[in-house]
Amino acid sequence: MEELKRLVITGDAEKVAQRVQELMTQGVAVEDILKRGLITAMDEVGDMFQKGEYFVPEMLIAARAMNRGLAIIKPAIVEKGIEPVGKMVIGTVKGDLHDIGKNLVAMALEGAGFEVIDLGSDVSPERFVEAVKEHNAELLGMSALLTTTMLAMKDTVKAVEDAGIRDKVKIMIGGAPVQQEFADEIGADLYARDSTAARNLAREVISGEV
Ligand code: B1M
Repeated sequence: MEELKRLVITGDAEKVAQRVQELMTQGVAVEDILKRGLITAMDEVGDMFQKGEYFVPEMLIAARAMNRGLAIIKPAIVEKGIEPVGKMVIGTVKGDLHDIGKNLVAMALEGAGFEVIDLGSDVSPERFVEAVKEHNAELLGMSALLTTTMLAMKDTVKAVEDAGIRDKVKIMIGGAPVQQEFADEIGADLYARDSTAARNLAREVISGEV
């Protein structure tokens, strides 16, 4: 398992796939491969990113390696009916095409065992609302990189209220121009500075801490 973690952290996708296969052949439970191997490794990657030891490219490479491992165990996870930790609908807001940060947040949550419903970029408030209802998601995540498009976050919060589901979903926002004060101003529940903070806050929502 230590070797699997090391391979994810160093982003060696091929060897991650091989190691996961070996562990499965040895009879190691997929839950263990997921939680003690892949998720723990991505947690470490997230912490290294926050400490400034890893940058965006290393994060993306590690996430890709983790995804290779995840793809191998996914059929077994589905078959065993292992429930995701929680669900997040995520997207970049209407009018905004920047998706690198949003993708990192999605990967960090997937790496932590969440099911992530990624709506892509340029997502309208109505589409966010539909997806939250359809998937019964506990979390709605919005990303914006432009000072002009961050205003669409407010429209989405309003659309969620108008749809009568405001008490069923926690709204998290992030992106370079966004700050805690803005989250407070538009009535979002959570602001995350980076993907590691987003992962930690999402876990706190599921455990009822926030
Ligand atoms: Co654009 N762009 N861009 N751009 N772009 C910026 C954002 C800009 C700051 C550049 C500049 O002028 N210095 C500027 C915005 C100015 C402003 O509004 N204040 C800008 C502009 C003006 C534009 C256009 C308008 C340019 C034009 O056409 N005239 C245009 C707009 C298009 C549109 O969206 N409608 C445009 C286009 C583009 C490209 C398409 C070329 C490309 C995007 C490609 C893509 O994403 N697929 C692009 C890029 C790459 C950038 C920069 C260079 C990099 C953005 C990025 O990916 N950062 C950017 C300048 C810069 O930042 N140096 C710039 C890396 C990423 C990991 O960080 O997204 O902040 P970030 O995500 C972080 C955190 O913010 C947080 O976690 C992530 C990981 O730590 N986070 C969340 C993000 N979302 C979160 C959600 C959460 C929680 C945390 O909860 C759900």
